[in-house]
Amino acid sequence: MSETNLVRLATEAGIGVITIDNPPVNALSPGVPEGIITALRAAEADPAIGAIVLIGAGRSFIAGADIRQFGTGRARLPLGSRVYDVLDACAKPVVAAIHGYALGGGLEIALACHYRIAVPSAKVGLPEVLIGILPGGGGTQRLPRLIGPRAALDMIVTGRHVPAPEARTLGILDAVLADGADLRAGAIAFAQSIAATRPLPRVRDRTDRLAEAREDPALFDTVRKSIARRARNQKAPYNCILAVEAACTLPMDAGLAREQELFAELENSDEARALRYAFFAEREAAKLPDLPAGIAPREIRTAAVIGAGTMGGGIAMSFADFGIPVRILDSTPEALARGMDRIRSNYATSVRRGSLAQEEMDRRLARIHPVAAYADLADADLVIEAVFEEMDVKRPVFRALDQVMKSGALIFSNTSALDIDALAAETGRPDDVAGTHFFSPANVMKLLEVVRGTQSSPETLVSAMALGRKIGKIPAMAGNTDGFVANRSRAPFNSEMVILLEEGCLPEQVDRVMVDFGYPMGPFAVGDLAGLDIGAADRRRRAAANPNYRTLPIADRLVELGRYGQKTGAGWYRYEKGDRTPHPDPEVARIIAETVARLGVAQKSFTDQEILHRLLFASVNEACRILEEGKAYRASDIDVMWLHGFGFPRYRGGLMFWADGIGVRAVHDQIAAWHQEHGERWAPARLLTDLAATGTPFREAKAAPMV
Ligand code: 3H9
Repeated sequence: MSETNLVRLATEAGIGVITIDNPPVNALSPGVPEGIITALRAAEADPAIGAIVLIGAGRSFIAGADIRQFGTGRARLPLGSRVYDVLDACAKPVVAAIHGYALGGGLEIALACHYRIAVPSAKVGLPEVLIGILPGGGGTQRLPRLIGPRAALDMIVTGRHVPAPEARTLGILDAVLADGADLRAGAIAFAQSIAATRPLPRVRDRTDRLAEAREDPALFDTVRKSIARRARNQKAPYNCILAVEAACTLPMDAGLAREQELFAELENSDEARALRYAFFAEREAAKLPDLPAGIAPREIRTAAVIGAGTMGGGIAMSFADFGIPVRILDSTPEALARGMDRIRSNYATSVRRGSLAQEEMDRRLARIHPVAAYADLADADLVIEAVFEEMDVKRPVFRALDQVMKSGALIFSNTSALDIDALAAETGRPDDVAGTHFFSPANVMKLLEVVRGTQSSPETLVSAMALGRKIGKIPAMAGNTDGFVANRSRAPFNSEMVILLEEGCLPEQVDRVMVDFGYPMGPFAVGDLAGLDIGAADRRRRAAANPNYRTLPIADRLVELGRYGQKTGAGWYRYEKGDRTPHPDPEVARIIAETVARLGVAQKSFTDQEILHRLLFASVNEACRILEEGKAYRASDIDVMWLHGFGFPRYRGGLMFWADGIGVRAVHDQIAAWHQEHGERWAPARLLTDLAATGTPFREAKAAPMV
C-alpha cells in the first residue's frame, strides 16, 4: 500500500487500483504525476498484483495538466521522467478506467496505458489547442497511431470532447461498460481478464494506422486550408498539424521530441496567455462575490417565453435544446404561428446542414408548446419576457405576469437596455425579477448577461446564473444601467465607427481592419445583418434622454433613405438578391461625402492602428466608467461579454486584456490626447486616470461595490 494525499494505491483481487484524488477535476497539479509514478512502481514491484487499474476519484478521470502552471515553467517534467514514459516501460498491464472527463494530459495518460475502458457518459479529448498549446504528453504521437491521422487531426485541431460511444467506434476505447455499471468493479474485472496477456499492447509500437497519411499525401495541407479562415492570426492549430505530421514521418521518440519543440514554441505565446486568461475569466464570471455563499438556485423544470419574434423564438429553442419544456405566447395567433414557423425553419436548416439529426429536431420541437393565453403559463417555474424593446410594450406584460404566475416563479426580461427596476415595479414581487439579456441569435450566442435589479433577491440572481449554465450559456452579471454592461461598453465603439466615416474612412476600410484584427465580420457588415433601423431606434431613445448625445448624421441618413441593411438589399453595403455578400457601394461613399460637406468636417487618412484604437479605446474608457460605478464586478467579466456577445477574437483575451497588452498608461495618454482634439466624448474616466497614475493593469482594477 502506497499513499500520498493525491494518489492512492490499493490492492483488490490481485489488481492494483491507483486512485487519483485531486478535486475538483483531478488536474495533474504538482504531486499528481509524481504520485502516479510512485504508485505504478510500487504496483509493478508487488508480486500480489497481476494488473493495474488507473481511476479518478470524484467526478472525473483526469481533466489534464493544471492550466495554472503553464507559463510558470512548472507545467512539464523532462522527457524520460514522465508518467507516459513510466507507463511505456511498465511490465504489467495497466487499464485506464474513465468516467467524467479524460482531457489533455488525462487522455494522454490513458493513451499510454495498455487498455482504456469507460462508462457511457464519459468524454475524452485533447482540447489543448483551445488554450493555445498542443498536447505535450505524447498525445500528438499516440493518438494518430491509435485511430489514424485523419481522425486524430480532427480531435487535436478542434479540441472537441468525444463521447465514449464515439470514442469506442474510433478505437480510442477498448470497451464501454453498460449504462449504470460500476466503473471500479468493471475495471477490476476487465484487468483480471487481460492480466496474463503478453506482449503488452502499447500504442507507441503501432504503425498500421499511419499508412493513411501515405495514402493521402495532401491530408495535412487540406486540413491547413480548411482552418485558414477560422485560425487566422493563430499558431497553435498549425503546430498541432505539424506535430501529427511528425507522427507520420518520424520514429516515435523523434516524434515525441518534435512535439516538445512545437509545444515550447506555444507555451508562453501571447495567444496561449490570452486563451488561458479567457478560460479562467469565464469561470470567474460565475462567481458572485457579494452574495452570501451556499444559496441554492430554484429548480427549473418548465419555462415560458412571451414573444415569438426572433429573440423569443431563439430563447425558446435554447430551452428546448437543453431538454426543458417551454411554452410560448404572443399577442396574436398569427404572430405565434409565424414564430413557430421560424423556429421550425431554423431547426430544418440545421438538419439540412447535417449538424442536427431529424429525430433530435423532432424531439426539440415537441418541447416547444405554443399557447393562447397568459393563464396557460401560470405554473411555469420561470418566464422570460421577450417582447418589443419599448417600455410601454413591456410594462403591461409584467403586470399580466404578476397576475397569473404561481408564487415563486422567476420573472425575467430579455431587455437589452431598459430599466429593470421600472419593470419590476409593475409587479408585486420585484425580488423575483431580474434581467436575462440574450444575444442574437439567442440559441447560438453563448453570452447571457444577468441584470441585477435593485430588489432582485440573491436567490433570483443565483437562479438566473444557474439557468444560464443549464442551457449552455456563459452567464455574467451586470448592474442596472442603460445598456447594462455589454451594450453600454460597446456603444462608444458603435458611435466611433460612424464618426470615422465623417473624418475620411469608408465602411469597407474599417471592416477590413477589424476582420484583420480577428473579428469574424466587420462591424458595418454586422450592422447590416442586424438591421440599421434597430440602431436608429436606440439612438433616438438615447438622444431623447441625453441632450449632449452625439448624433450620427450619416447613419441617420441611411435609415431615412430606407437602407436598413440586408433585409432591404442595401445598408452600409449593397447586396445582390438572395446573397448575403456585402459589396462596397459607391452610393454610400456619395452619401458620406454629401453629409461631410454639409457638416464641414476636415478629411484625413487613417492607419489601420488608428482605426483599431479609435474603436476599442472608446470602449475601454467606457468600461472603466462601468467599473468605477459598480455596474460590473471585474474587468474580466467585461472581457467575457465581449468574447461571447460580440465575437471579439478569443486569442486576444478580451477588450481589457488586449488593452493591458498595450499598457494602461499608453491607453490613457492617447485617450487624453483625443480628449483635447475631439472634445468631451473622449474625457478619460476617473478610474482610467487612477490606473494610469499607479500603473495598475486594467485586469486588476478594483470595481466599486455592485449597485
Ligand atoms: C494539458 O493537459 C497539457 C498536456 O498536453 C500536458 C502538457 C505537458 N487546470 O470548468 P469547471 C478548474 S492542458 C486547472 O467549472 P465543469 C476550474 O478553473 C489542459 N484548473 O467545471 C474550476 O475552478 P474554480 C487540457 C482546472 O464541470 C474547477 O476546476 N485540459 C482545470 O463545468 C471546475 O471547472 C483542458 O483544457 C485544469 N486543467 O467542466 C480541460 N480544469 O471552481 C479544462 C478545470 O476555482 N477544463 N479546472 O473556478 C475543462 O474543460 C472543464 O473544467 C471540464 C469540467 C470540462 C473538465
